[in-house]
Amino acid sequence: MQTGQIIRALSGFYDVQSEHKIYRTRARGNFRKRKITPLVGDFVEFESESQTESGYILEILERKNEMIRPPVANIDQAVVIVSAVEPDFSLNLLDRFLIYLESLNIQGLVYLTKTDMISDEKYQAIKQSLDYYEKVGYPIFAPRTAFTPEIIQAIEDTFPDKTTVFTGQTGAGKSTLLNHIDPKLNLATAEISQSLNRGKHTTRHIELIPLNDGLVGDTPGFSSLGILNVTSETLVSRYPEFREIGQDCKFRTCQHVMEPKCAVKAAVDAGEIMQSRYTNYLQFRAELKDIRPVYKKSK
Ligand SMILES: Nc1nc2c(ncn2[C@@H]2O[C@H](COP(=O)(O)OP(=O)(O)O)[C@@H](O)[C@H]2O)c(=O)[nH]1
Ligand SMILES: [Mg+2]
Ligand SMILES: [Zn+2]
Repeated sequence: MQTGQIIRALSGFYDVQSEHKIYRTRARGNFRKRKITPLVGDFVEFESESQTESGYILEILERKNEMIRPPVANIDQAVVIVSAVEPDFSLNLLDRFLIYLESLNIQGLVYLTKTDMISDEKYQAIKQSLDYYEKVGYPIFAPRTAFTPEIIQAIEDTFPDKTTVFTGQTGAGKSTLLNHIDPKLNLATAEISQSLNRGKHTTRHIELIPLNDGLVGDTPGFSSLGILNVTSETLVSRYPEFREIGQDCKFRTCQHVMEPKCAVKAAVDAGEIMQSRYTNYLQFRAELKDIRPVYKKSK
């Protein structure tokens, strides 16, 4: 018996990486009866005689977390790709991504693309916003010049011993950046996939690629993002700076809205908490009060 991690799923087969080798496996028949579907990212116990014949997955180890779109398990970190333009830079969308990652206990990193298409002035404004995110715990990669060897190295340096996904809006530049990290990947970028998508349903499955002693997955991305995995009550806990500063609120259960002696509101007024973080929080809260929260399907 060996242990490994599923890096690819295709028509009933699962490719499992174990000690830098890849084994093709199938799920044992009783998984279906137990209503268990192996996911890319799953750590598994498997047996395989050789790399050329297919082996069997015997057991799926407990998942640390599970992303829904795309379906992938055990993610340690997500690089949120945000573009300066096309699509327009949006702190509202960035906050949506980050609160989703917080709910899954995934470390968020933020990577700014398309800086070659903006003025110095615009760049400075975006950079200043992103510096705030760095301060509250999200490492920022915002190169003034795109794809320098230094920035590629810096992002690759975060990969070892981790499962990383690239996420973000469609067209932000996820696949382009991954192609710069490893040109052999040759991932399809916008122009090509746009023409493929026209009138045709493309089923995109995720695959984890071994890169710099870690596993990295490209994802199709989103055109828009609701607020997943959270209720109007738990939203407040998805903000690292609210968690910290909120300890000084008069009420332990303070939601930082109407309550007296709220340290978070005071910090917003004092400019210590970024205004847009708080405004977006209030907006998401209102959205969540209107819609039914999305719960994960029970397994
Ligand atoms: N000018 C410029 N274009 C970029 C940059 N990154 C990506 N693009 C372009 O943006 C489009 C979408 O990129 P793609 O990687 O397919 O985005 P994805 O949907 O996030 O994977 C493509 O035409 C890329 O060539 C960048 O840093 N600068
Ligand atoms: Mg892409
Ligand atoms: Zn408060």
